[in-house]
Amino acid sequence: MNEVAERTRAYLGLGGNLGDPATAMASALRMLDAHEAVTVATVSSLYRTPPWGKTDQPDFLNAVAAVDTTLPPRALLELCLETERALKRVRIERWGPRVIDMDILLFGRERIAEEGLQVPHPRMGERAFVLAPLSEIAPDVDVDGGTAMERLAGVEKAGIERLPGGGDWWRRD
Ligand code: A4P
Ligand code: MG
Repeated sequence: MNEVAERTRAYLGLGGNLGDPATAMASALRMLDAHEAVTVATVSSLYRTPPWGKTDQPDFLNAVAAVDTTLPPRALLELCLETERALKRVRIERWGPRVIDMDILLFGRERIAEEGLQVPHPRMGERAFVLAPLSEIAPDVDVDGGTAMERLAGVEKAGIERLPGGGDWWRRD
């Protein structure tokens, strides 16, 4: 008997501020979409965002992608980390400059607190660079007991700029 694996809607945060982050993020999304167990459903516009945490570094580009997957959360994380490695992300310091960073923001309504995997992403509700693109594609999704849009209204948004071109930037070559 064949079991049909359940599909879960997950949200991924993408960001980078070294080299050509838009190209790296686009490659990452195309690599994920090429995986048999992952479909990239909706992608936000690109946002130019001031660095959060460690502020003496270049601006970031950020985006959020909705993906549908039959993978369990741990396997989706492994795939994201593998994709980052394939794109030769250089990780020098925490919160420091990077070619690409992919975080699992939400995985359905699951709450996961394991070694190396925390979902919802612990700091997402404080970060406009996550909440602005998330609110664009999923304004009503739950973040810490409120909607993404409500959370966005409560955080500092100075310097966050939505770039023109919409959500198809990652499909272009
Ligand atoms: N990990 C645990 N939970 C997760 C999850 N939900 N998704 C573990 C992804 N990874 C998760 O992450 C280290 C480990 O976290 C992973 O190996 C995984 O097992 P990392 O991405 O290598 O470390 P990091 O990114 O340097 O640290 P951290 O705390 O994850 O930083 P963040 O939160 O990713 O923040 N400013 C702007 N404007 N835009 C940005 O994108 N990004 C950061 C990094 C700082 N400032 C920024 C931005
Ligand atoms: Mg990270």
